[in-house]
Amino acid sequence: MHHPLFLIGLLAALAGPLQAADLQVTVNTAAGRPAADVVVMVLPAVRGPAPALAEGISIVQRDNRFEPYVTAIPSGTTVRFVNRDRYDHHVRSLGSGPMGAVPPAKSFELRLSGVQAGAIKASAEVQFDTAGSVVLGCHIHGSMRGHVFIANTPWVAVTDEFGRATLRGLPDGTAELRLWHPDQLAAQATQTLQLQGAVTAQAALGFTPQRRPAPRPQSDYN
Ligand SMILES: [Cu+2]
Repeated sequence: MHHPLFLIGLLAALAGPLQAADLQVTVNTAAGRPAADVVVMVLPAVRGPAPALAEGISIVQRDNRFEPYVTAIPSGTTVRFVNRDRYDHHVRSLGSGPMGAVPPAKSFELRLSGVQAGAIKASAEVQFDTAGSVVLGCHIHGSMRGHVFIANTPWVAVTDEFGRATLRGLPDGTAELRLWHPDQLAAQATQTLQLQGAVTAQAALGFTPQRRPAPRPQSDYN
């Protein structure tokens, strides 16, 4: 009689090679240019064991910006908000859509002291349990904006400046590819993929987002 852990290990070893699909997605705008800040999600038709939630994810406040501008996480993930400016930020969740009428997937307010102002509380954690999106703002600096997208799949990533995102360790087989962008006014078209081994896919937004405004210099006192 083998120990149960041995059997689990054996099954994992047998299942391992079948679950090796890596997907690189390139997303363009409707105008055919690389689309940055796009959330790319993959929902396999057959859900295998989910990969462990990532730890150590943080959203930094620096020079009156949220870095990264878009953060995409599976639901259940904890994110640390870290103020790297010398002055305070008062990070809060905001509604989205017209007039901010769509409530955020998670409501919170975080008073984060400047790092040289006594540093009573320069970082704080928030756990995002509900799928959806959250607009990030700041009570003190009205122009600060960021976005958190909480996915109902473990396979989620954000495109870089070249419109590329990579998702690793997907189960082989049929899967649905979904896109989300903070500026979208309607759900984006989905597509069906066949995953096995290393796969690439092309996708396009149904619109062309405006370029994000360049950061403007800030003093310590605004
Ligand atoms: Cu602020």
